[in-house]
Amino acid sequence: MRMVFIGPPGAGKGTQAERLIAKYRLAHLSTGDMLRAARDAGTAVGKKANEYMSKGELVPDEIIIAIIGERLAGPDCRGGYLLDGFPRTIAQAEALDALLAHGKTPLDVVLELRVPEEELFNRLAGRGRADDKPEVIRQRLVAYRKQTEPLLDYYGKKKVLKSIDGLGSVDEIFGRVVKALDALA
Ligand code: B4P
Repeated sequence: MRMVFIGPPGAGKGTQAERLIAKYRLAHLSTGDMLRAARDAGTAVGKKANEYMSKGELVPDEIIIAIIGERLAGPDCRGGYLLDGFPRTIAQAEALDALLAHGKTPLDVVLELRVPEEELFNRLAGRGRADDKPEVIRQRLVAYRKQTEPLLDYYGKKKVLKSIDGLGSVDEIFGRVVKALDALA
């Protein structure tokens, strides 16, 4: 299965992804994790990415697309993968479509996790990562609304979008996701 997770910052994409990859035996491709690893390793890409992440802005498309293009070609992705936090812009989605069209391997499903903004603030404040300060969270939400939300329409038109209520316990939400995926089979 080839799937994408979309949702605002703190919606629980990473949390649900951990369970999904175990159940469906998927490779987990989290662009956020990849960028933090590059930053912590002090690579040129990581330093550049951190200039944007620390302000709550999206990292430029060309950096992300290059990282993902390389990663999707890995042998572990042949059995299916979960893209967690990518694509986040229309340009990223178009680049992904081009990559997948080349290999005749279209996406099976795009899952949207829907969570109200006040709940996102509570969750992110509780997590306390470097980019979880209130002013940075606000900027990340602005970036989500402006740059990522248009993808819902993009994938809705392609008939691959499934929206999931992201409020409730981690188990309840996982149950909803599994139900939506089982309905595809
Ligand atoms: P990401 O790493 O993708 O992170 P996120 O959107 O903040 O979090 P996620 O939705 O995964 O939430 P989580 O499960 O952790 O992005 C970080 C930054 O990287 C971006 O701002 C951007 O700068 C950059 N970036 C990444 N991808 C990019 C791209 N494609 N293009 C450009 N830039 C990119 O959950 C959050 C918290 O909620 C946790 O504490 C968790 O324990 C808690 N939680 C989860 N589920 C819960 C539940 N059901 N109830 C209560 N709490 C819950």
